[in-house]
Amino acid sequence: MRSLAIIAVAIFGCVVAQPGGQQNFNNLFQRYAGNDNLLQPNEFARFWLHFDDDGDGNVSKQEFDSGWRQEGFPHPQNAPLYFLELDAVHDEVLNSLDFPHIFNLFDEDGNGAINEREARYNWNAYFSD
Ligand SMILES: [Ca+2]
Ligand SMILES: [Ca+2]
Ligand SMILES: [Ca+2]
Repeated sequence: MRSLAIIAVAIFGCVVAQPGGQQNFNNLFQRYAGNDNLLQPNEFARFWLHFDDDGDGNVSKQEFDSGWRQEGFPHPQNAPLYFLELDAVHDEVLNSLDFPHIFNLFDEDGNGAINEREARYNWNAYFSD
């Protein structure tokens, strides 16, 4: 009986977490994309730089890990792995050298802006388990 209750709570928790995650993504996209619903390179960079707590223009691994956790982004236990993926110019910080590379990966049709579909598709692909 007791374990059933725990399972019920776990299932309920999953059901609630799913739309919440999507909600977060929508809010996030709109916050940075602005009225045109497209992420331009500068807006994309601004998103990554919001992890830069000390404002030195570099997102350190520690800033990234703690920021990822604080935002409630998916799979925080994988944040160190995501950092490695995003550090396109391997110097153990995320900065203006990396953002154009990450941008190009998200901007699949290469038109210079990331639309919501491209953002959602790649976000889910890169930041999954
Ligand atoms: Ca925009
Ligand atoms: Ca920093
Ligand atoms: Ca880098």
